[in-house]
Amino acid sequence: MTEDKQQEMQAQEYDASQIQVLEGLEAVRMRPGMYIGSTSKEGLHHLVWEIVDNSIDEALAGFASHIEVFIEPDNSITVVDDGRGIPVDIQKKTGRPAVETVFTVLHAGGKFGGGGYKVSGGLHGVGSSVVNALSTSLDVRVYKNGNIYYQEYQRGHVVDDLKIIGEADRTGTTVHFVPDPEIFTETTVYDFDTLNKRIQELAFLNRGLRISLTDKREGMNQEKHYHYEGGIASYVEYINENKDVIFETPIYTDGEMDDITVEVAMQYTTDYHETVMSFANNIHTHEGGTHEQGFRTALTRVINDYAKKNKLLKENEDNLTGEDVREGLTAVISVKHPNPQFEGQTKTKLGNSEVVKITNRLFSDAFSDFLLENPQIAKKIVEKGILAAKARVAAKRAREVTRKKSGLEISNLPGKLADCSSNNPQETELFIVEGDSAGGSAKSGRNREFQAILPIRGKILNVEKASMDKILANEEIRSLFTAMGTGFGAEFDVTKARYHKLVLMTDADVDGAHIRTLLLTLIYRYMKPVLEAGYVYIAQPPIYGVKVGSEIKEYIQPGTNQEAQLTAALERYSEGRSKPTIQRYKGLGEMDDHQLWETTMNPEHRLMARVSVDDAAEADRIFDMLMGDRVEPRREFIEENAEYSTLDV
Ligand code: TTJ
Repeated sequence: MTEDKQQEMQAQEYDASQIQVLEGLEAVRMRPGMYIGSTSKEGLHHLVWEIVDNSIDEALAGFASHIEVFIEPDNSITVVDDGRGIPVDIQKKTGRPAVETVFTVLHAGGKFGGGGYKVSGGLHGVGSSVVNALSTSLDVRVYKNGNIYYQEYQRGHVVDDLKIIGEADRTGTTVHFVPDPEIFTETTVYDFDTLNKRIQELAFLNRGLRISLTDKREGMNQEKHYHYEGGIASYVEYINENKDVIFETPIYTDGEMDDITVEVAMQYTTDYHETVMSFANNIHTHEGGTHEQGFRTALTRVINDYAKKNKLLKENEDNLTGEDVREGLTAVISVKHPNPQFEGQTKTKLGNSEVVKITNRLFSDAFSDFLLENPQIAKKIVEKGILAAKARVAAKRAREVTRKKSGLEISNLPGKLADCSSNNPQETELFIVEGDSAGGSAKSGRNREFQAILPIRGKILNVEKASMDKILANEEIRSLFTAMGTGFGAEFDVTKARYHKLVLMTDADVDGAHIRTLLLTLIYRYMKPVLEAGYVYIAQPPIYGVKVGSEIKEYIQPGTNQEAQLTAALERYSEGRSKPTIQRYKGLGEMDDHQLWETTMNPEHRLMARVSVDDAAEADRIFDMLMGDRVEPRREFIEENAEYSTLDV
């Protein structure tokens, strides 16, 4: 073959692969939801994780130690790492630099002869080219071989060949992208708190990693730096920060078997509830799975074995159940698997069967050793389990003797409930409203067809510290459960929910945040399936009204960019003869029924935040701080949140 002929063939091959590239990325722009879940706020944030995951992988492979994320003044994102840098050499197959392929070919990325597997992500892990396709522009800088390599793309198309733009005295990769407003039609504004929360979680899950978030937007300047030498043990300490613990330092163990790494951290609190969180390849496995199963089985067996061997439990006595030994437990389990199988309704259940025995074995060994070496703590753990077992047996007996019904049947709908006329749960909404006066406005302002109102008064019971019968005796709580129609405890049945939207409507001040936290904790602990079904929402009453004369022209919703929105609105109305003024809403009670409907309840205008299980878990953590005996953290929290007057849930 002549050299000319060979070149021609290569050119043809190249053209063919280029066409495929363009078709691939065009498909992403046609159906973005298929690749990133949605084009809403969630999808927008997803782009960041898609990029950050690559840097996390480089860190897990042992080559990067520092990741920085920047929200730029124009709401674009920059991610910087100090890894080896994406390879820039020309690949045989494509005739193009590897880095170009990473950003232009669907599903490329990850392995470039570097060995190791892709650990991070995995749930969506669709690759950086998807981010590229959905960005008006994306630029990458690779610091490698003493050079800075640079390439830019627009809506997925290469602008120019990869070129060297300077000298480098380090290695690493920097990616900057501008999400396309044609795709993200709902919003292109990033939420600091959303990014911050996940970045902190990634720091907990990847021991030793340094990761930071910097907000460079006007008026929002702030930065957070995370680095946890303790990894998930630090996570457990963080969750238990405001709780009373029965031993100071969390038990921590890590191990590896067949290329699968397993880490477990746990600590007992004096609470009655368990908080067990599991992760696979940094993804929160809400639905649990084989790693949790292995952990639970091991925990129950090791504690029973120890108790029997040390005569804390007599040979003829019943074993403690799983529930008994998990009372008051806070645990985080994290596995990293080369080929994770995600199952379940929300694909957040780890399915790999071999993980059961690996987790079981690794944790059993470490936990048995711990109990042997710490007999005093071991005794406390066993005694706590025995107490839980006694309470369980007593409660069961009481139920059998009285066969008393809970009294939460729908036939006893609470008097305070203003029900709606529809009984199709798919369209009905229950508003839990703080205070009688706001309750009154909500009742007259609502759409009676599908909106029901349940006013609650004052602070509700602290369910964290209360026993089951005390909870069941509480009026506010009873009325909530009766109205929902789901029953309580063992009889709880989410399919009986009378409303598929449960909307918490509290004041936009610290007290309102407090009550909302209480309600979320209640829901998290006793109505979790409702939360998992996505039925729980938080109403977002406006924080400002922009008035001209006595007429309200515009409402501003609370949020991280509320001040900027207010400024913009004031400017819009500054033309006329009378200057606009600001009304600040402190409580729902300051709005009349019509305003409340227009701003907060009318489905056409309102803004509601759906509460995720994670949000509720965070509320649960904050809860102890607000309710507990310790004054200092509570004061700090209120001071920190006073300015924005909304609790971030
Ligand atoms: C792969 O194996 C050879 C050496 O380089 C490895 C690699 O690709 N490392 C890497 C990729 N580090 N950082 C990235 C990366 C960083 C960002 C911000 C975005 C993307 C797509 C990749």
